[in-house]
Amino acid sequence: MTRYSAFAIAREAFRQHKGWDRAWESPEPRKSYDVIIVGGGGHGLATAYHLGKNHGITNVAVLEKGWLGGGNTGRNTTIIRSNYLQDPSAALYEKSRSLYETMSQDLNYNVMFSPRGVMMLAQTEHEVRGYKRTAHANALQGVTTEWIDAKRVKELCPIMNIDGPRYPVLGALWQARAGTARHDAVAWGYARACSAMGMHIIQKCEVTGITSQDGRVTGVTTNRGDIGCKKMGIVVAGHSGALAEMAGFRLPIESVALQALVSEPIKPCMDVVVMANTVHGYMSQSDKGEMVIGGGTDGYNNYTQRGSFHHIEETVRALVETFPMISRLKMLRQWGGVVDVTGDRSPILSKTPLDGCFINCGWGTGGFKATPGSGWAMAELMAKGHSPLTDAFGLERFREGRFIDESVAAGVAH
Ligand code: FAD
Ligand code: PYC
Repeated sequence: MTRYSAFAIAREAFRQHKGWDRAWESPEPRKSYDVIIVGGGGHGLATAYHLGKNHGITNVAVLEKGWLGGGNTGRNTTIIRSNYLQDPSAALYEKSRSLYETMSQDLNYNVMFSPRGVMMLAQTEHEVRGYKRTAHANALQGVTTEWIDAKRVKELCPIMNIDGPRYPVLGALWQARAGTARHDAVAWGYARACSAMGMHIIQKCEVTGITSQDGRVTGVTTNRGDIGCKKMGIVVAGHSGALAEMAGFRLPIESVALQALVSEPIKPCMDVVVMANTVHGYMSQSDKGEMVIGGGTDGYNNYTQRGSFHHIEETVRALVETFPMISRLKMLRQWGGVVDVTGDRSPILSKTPLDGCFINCGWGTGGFKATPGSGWAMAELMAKGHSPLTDAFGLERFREGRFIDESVAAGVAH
């Protein structure tokens, strides 16, 4: 793999950019692999990357039914933070946030990590208590967050109307090293690094069945033929229920559409990320100048990768009262993704009833921030049979009533 560097760009400039390699190979599938990862989103690719980098397992194929990052990885609003309440979540999300800090260097790929700061507004007394509690919990967990008052909120985000009309801003939970990254670049960077380790990244390869013998996984059937494996990771977000059914078990999970939209680009006016969960909206400004806007999930289960009109209306109404200046903006695009939501709003990283088959899902509305940490932890689970980062997130917690309630930290109404 040619390393990307200022020197390489200068060299290519002198030879009409004819010397670049393909970022990743597109090979034909082999008959079998040590490990198959189903799902070429960020989490599947990060799992493959850490299998190779941390555990030396490189006979790996990532099978993606569409294109890399074409699922929720390329559809999210890229907010990265680790201000969760429960200890197992804080450990996993903070591991992930810290991996984002060096991801561009680790992958030799610019993922544009921008730790510009994220604030979650408190607009009711209930939220004030909730976020102060989270700030205290984070202090004990070693996660740097702080409670800030309304005056500081206004200093950090001058375009915000903190006086109402319905809910005045009472303060916020602020994480200064939280922020955003470029979502496609995360998928592409991992794919390139996996390919450089000799792994197979196979797009347009849909898994249609899972084969097993004596209770152990033996491979998959796909639209490109049968492929064998010794171990398999299912990492397909909103399609997890369908894959679990192929493997012969059920998941406590619901699939539902979540949507977002962006405005026309404007001059820089906001250099932090703001989430306003009482009125149901959040906003940041992309490097191109577009205002990136999102709200809550659809109120009913579905697999539609598009949004619904009533949600746009509700979200934009909420944000116009928080940021009156956006009332004059034109909206450019709107889209949706299918998110996989568990009852306790925490993910599942687990062995399954089928030996050799592991599952990573349930990230719901908030898994982009978790991509590197999830890959790190899932790879350890698959390589060693357990990981300190995944121990609390097993499937058995739903049977044992050991929930990891993160409904407040989830931050998006659902
Ligand atoms: P995906 O990226 O969806 O990847 C799964 C892949 O599996 C897909 O590419 C799919 O094509 C593939 N697949 C499915 N079935 C098969 C099959 N049978 N065979 C082969 N491949 C298959 N999170 C945040 O942290 N911050 C945010 O700001 C944020 N905003 C969001 C906004 C929106 C509008 C949406 C929809 C989500 C948002 N999220 C956010 C959530 C985040 O996007 C997801 O949790 C995360 O991207 C999930 O990544 P993944 O790799 O697990 O899933
Ligand atoms: O989890 O921070 C988050 C988030 C923001 C928007 C969607 N999810």
